[in-house]
Amino acid sequence: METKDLEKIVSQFETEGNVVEVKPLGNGLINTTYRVRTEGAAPDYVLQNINNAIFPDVEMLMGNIVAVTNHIRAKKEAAGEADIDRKVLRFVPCKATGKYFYFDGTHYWRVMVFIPDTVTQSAVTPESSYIVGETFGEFQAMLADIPVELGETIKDFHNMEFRLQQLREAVADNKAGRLAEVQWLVDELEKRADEMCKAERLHREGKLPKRICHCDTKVDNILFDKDGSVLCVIDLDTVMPNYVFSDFGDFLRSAANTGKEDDKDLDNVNFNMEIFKAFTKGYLKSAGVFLTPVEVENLPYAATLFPYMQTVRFLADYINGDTYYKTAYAEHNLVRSKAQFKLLQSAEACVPEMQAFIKECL
Ligand code: GN1
Ligand code: MG
Repeated sequence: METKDLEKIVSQFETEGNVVEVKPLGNGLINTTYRVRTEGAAPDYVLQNINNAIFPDVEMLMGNIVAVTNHIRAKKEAAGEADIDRKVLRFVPCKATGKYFYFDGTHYWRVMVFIPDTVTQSAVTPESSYIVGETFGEFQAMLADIPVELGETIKDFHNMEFRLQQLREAVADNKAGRLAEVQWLVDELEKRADEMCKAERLHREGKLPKRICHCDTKVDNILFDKDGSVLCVIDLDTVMPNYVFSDFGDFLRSAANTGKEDDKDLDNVNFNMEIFKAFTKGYLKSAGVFLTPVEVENLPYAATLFPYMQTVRFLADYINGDTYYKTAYAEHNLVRSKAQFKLLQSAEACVPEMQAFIKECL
């Protein structure tokens, strides 16, 4: 989209200052994001085109996000914390409607205040993992008493039974004619299917609660201060009721991967137990107060569930002909699937060590 069109969209929101530049920002796979620079003392902004195909109910989505950020802001204010504007996102309402999004007839947009002087990391150290674990545990703890009921912004987002069903449909349809080359991987995933659907079973049996979780706990979704301390959790589109396994397992999926999510060299991809230990220690420190024994006992399962689920999702998208994730080249989703599967195998081998470590922590 042209800069002048983007500027027009920004002008629909209650922003301050004159816009001097709008430039792409970040590398999310779902929404398209821009940084909006303004003149003088006015804050800069982040403009996002919300992917409406993935988030069908934008009103619910923004309702969730504003409820969550307001709740966190109020808690931080009550605790007398400093620098709150850099520790929680602030969304800007639309002039005409007062809602936290603008619909231009085709696309949905939102604007938030840009937080200055932050650092994002795509690799983490054991030291920062400990802090991040503590941060996500706190995030869940802070939202435990949110007075409104949050909606499910993507229905069945981390429901393993549902993700397997999608893979099975993709396999049955074989729309892009890619099945034969990946049948071996489908077989590997099917072998593990029952075990990996354990969370859904425990929930049905009333043994596993849903809590408000972030559900996209990647290192990239955390803003750090220049000194390495955590400022805030961003990318709140998927904040919704879920099992705590989501935040625990999905963070480790990216952070404890010694390679890249889409590494072509599988030798680079291994599950990093140093990161697991540091993160788990931090997480248990802040979340230990509310976690049930069933939740704690299944954290190693969660560490394998997310590489598994992501393999299932990337592979289903590859078989479908790349309709969900943005791809940079034809085989991208296949490369991603293989890298996530390698991570899964490596994590599986670490499960006994994970269990022993958690015992030690308690
Ligand atoms: C997507 O857009 P991004 O990169 O934050 C996806 C996550 C996946 C992730 C894999 C709404 O997140 O669930 O784990 O890609 N988000 C959605 O990189 O599907
Ligand atoms: Mg993201």
